[in-house]
Amino acid sequence: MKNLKQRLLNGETLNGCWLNLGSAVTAEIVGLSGFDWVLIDLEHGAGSESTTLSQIQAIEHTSTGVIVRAESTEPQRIHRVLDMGAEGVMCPKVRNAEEALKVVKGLHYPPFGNRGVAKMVRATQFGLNFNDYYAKSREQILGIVQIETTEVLNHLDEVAAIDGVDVLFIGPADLSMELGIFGQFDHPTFVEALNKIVAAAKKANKAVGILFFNPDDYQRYHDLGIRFLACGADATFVAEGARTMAGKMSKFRNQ
Ligand code: 3PY
Ligand code: MG
Repeated sequence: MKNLKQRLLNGETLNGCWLNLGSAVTAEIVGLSGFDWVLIDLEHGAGSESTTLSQIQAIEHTSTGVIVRAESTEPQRIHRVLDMGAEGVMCPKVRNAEEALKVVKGLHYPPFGNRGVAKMVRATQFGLNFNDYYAKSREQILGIVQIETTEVLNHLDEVAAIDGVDVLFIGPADLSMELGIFGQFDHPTFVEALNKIVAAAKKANKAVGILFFNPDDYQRYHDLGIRFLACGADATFVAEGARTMAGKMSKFRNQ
């Protein structure tokens, strides 16, 4: 564990990025690159729960914390990746307080939640560290719900108030699609939604996160009070590097 939850509670800004290639090798390279956290994406991307295991193993020796985005709010999907050693879980398309509570329950052991207890899992060092892991899990496991539907915009205060919802994470693609302004992140309707989300989180003393792909947007979001920032993905890093190199080589060939 890399204390992501405690660092957020202390008011730190944490920089991260997405991993959507399902590759342990790129996960390790990215983990060694200086991000505070990475997110292994099981909602989209090439990975599966089996590739997630080797990606977590690859990142663990770096200073980067690992979050997994589960494909849904189903408890079993949350339990599996926590058992592998994920430090936090993000769930997509959370629509209301009931769904947010379902996520939180999936994240924690009884009596607070419904996570099944298995000692012989990676998260507890296969039993060696079970007591310590169990004792600290509530204060260490980061719960992240995605704010990316129009419905949840009417339930922000209730969602933010739930104990165990630590981050309201804006999904700009889905949210702008639902708002009928896909990709228009400067549109007044999108900006109004951002302000509403940030205000609800602030009231409940929770953090806000967002994914973007142009680092020039960092300042704008940070100035709004967004502190859990993800810029780019392993797929975009590879694609950009490859396209730049191929472009340079063809320029030289054609000179
Ligand atoms: C989205 O943009 O919809 C996402 O889920 C990524 O954060
Ligand atoms: Mg989304």
